[in-house]
Amino acid sequence: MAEGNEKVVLHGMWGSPYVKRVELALKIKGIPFEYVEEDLSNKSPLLLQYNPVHKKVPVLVHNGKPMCESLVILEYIDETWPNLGPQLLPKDPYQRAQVRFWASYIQELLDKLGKLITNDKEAQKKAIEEIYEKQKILEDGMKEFFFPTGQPEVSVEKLGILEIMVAVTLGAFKIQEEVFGVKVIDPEKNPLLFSWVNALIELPVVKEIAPPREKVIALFEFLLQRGIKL
Ligand SMILES: N[C@@H](CCC(=O)N[C@@H](CS)C(=O)NCC(=O)O)C(=O)O
Repeated sequence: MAEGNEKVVLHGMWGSPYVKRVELALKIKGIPFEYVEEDLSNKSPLLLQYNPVHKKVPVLVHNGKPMCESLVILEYIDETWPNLGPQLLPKDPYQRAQVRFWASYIQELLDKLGKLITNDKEAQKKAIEEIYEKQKILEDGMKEFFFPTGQPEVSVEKLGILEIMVAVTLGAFKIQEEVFGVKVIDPEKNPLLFSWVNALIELPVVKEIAPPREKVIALFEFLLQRGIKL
């Protein structure tokens, strides 16, 4: 249990999808934590001390012990507080393996989404085709392993690592569509994914961690102008 004498600190950056994964996991589990916003253009000595290898956020510090890499942190949270909130990974080893597999696949999708940040329309068209291809594979995988009825089941009690990954990776799709001028999730091509994401972003706990719309638009526009990929 996250007792009163436990100290959990998350070092993050407001717009980072990796940080949002951890923030969402902590909220789903109901673990109180302190949040430290890092300036990635001027990294704090503490961040460099905690993550000397990659020098990146998120870093979670539990009772003084730092750990890095969002997916590693999610598993740590689940293992450390197994009885708090929903289980983020299933108990069954085969199911766990499936979840880990698809979580890393969704990471690949996030990498592709980063390619939309370009003023090169041809490159953007290629990126969106690759994104649709990956989304289709994800949708088929979800049908086979998790939603055999073809309908996503979404409830706060059942949120796990896959829901966290999907909500954070695709949760800003409407803003991305607005800024990049492309359809990021096509309901005709991927109806299950479309309704899954829409149901997830309506959950209060997901809304709570979503950064303000205006700030996200400004960030995407800034990245677009500078040609910076996420
Ligand atoms: N694989 C890492 C990726 C984390 C990451 O890329 N964080 C970015 C923020 S979105 C960062 O800290 N960038 C700082 C830098 O690259 O110097 C994870 O899953 O935690």
